[in-house]
Amino acid sequence: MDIVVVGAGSLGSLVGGLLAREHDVTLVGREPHVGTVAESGLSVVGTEQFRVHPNAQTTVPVSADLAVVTVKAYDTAAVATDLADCTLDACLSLQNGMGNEAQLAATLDCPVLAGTCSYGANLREPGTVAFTGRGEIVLGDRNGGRSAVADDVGAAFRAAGIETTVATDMPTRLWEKLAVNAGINAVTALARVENGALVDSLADTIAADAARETAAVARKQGIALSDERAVSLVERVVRETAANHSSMLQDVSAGQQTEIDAINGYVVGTATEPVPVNETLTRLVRTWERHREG
Ligand code: KPL
Repeated sequence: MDIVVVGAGSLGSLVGGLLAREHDVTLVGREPHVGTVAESGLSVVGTEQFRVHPNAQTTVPVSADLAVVTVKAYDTAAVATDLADCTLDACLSLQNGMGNEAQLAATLDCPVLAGTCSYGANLREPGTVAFTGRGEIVLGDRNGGRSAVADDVGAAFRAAGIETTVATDMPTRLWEKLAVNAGINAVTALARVENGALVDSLADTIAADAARETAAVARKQGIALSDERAVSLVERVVRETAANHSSMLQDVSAGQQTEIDAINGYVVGTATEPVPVNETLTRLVRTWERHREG
């Protein structure tokens, strides 16, 4: 399969590197990373070590069978515009936050699949990505239900040795992931702690409250997500990723824009009842972002 991975950051580089063992892959990202990959290949180190030689460039190609989008949520609209000029059979979003698939589908003329990914990755230096933990990719129709396109994409990922499940309940899974990110990301970024710092008495924490509010908003949208399940998912991820810095903590540490609008901000924007914890977290992170800008 001819696959373009748009967003050659940590996750995009790892997924692109894994896919390149079996498929023709083009990584689209920023310099100096893509230049180094184009010249010397991509080194994957850590959990598995190998080197692959995907195409690597700063612009999207004119066509591909599949586009895998791994950019930050705030770049989705720009990527959708870029991909509109690329002839595609399918597109898969592997991004944090809600609303990415809808933005891509509004612009692209191909089926857009939703996905979640729990593989761990860290871009070490240009041309080198650390594979920090084997996880799973779950993908499927963004509105739920069976999808032949999702089956084909799932088969292509599995052929590359990627642990992949094709699911028929992606809307529920996206809300579950949103509850986890709403609970962990802003709290760890503001407190500047690793995920594991939230593990003690989790049920009484701001993280749990943010996840419960997210579950309540999900239920209003017709998604069966109980408060208990939302909190237990946060607890599980906090334990499994105890040593990790959340993506929002990494953004804040690097002085970069965060995905707050697509995570806690999305909960606030979708809620029809008060969601004070998500609102406070959103306002605090936006305050930090404004300060950073200026
Ligand atoms: O997805 C994540 C993120 O950091 O964005 C979690 C699951 C919280 C792991 O760090």
